[in-house]
Amino acid sequence: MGQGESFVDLRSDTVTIPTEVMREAMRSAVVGDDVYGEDPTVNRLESLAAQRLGKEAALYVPSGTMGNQVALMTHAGRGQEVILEETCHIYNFSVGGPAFLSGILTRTLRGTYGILDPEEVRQAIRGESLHTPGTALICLESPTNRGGGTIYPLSLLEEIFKLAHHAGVGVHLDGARIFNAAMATGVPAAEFARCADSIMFCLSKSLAAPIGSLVAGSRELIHRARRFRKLLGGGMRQAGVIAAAGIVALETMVERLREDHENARLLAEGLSKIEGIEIDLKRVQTNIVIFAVRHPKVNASILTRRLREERILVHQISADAIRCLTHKDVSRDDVLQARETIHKAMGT
Ligand code: TLP
Repeated sequence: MGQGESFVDLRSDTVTIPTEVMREAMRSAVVGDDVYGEDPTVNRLESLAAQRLGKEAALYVPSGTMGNQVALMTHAGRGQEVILEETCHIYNFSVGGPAFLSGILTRTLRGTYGILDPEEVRQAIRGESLHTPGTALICLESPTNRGGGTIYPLSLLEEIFKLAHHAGVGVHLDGARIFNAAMATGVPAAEFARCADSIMFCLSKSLAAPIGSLVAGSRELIHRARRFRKLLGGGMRQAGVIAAAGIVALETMVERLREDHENARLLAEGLSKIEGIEIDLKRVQTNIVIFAVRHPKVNASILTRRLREERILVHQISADAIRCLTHKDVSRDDVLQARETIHKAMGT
């Protein structure tokens, strides 16, 4: 469903196409060998990201998946335990990376729409002994993905950060869409990042850059992360060519997230009125809309297929649930059209 094809693509915000300004910035980017630390454009992107997140340093990585793995490696080693929420991306969609790459033991807790309860986190933390693995890290995801775009309230993040540190345990925030959280709440991204030792965010999702994510943290943590990035094959040489688009993303694509959130609301409110669709509107806080299809004659796969025939793409995430994301390449009219088409497709 590449460029030029007339689909309303709601499967993910990863499908966004780079803007003309990004392409121009990529064409004229000044580059060097980033493994030598000599790519001025990558260096500029890393400083800009660190500054936006209120951290000492940041590291440019090819993907959110690599960013999270690199961060995990800086916090935990073989046989150590990491606590995560059971629907999170790191646990479910990183191809088992923590076990495969780092020998990390993952322990999942059930949250509410992806959000962990601090008291349960506190109880799950355990010290190292002759018999037990020690907890090295708590991983939080905000906004959540499968939680439906829900956001950790700042006070909850603060509480978890405090109790983790009290127990000598680190906190990593998978903030793939952290600027969506900032836009939705009015809380600066740096405030969220303050409640984590490391944070990963993606340029290639709602910010619409073609490639790339950043990990931010203390200078010392990022120094170690840089070695792990090299280990994983993420040293990218003249990466300024793509980092240039990332700079444009950070500088120009954050404000417009408001529009995506309005469109997600518009979609969700419309869906809530359709018979056979169940949606909790409280859950729709950013650009993600997850809903269940419960109808005697139409299930989630029938609906997904019917929509595709009408050139609307959605992501079926389970037997009865569908996920839609709004983004730069979906207009308000597209959303209204999608709403209308879903309404018709639910009629039997
Ligand atoms: N999310 C993708 C897919 O699930 C692969 C999507 O379409 O939403 N953390 C979070 C919270 C994510 O949602 C994702 C990707 C990642 C990490 C990984 O980022 P990438 O795809 O850049 O490796």
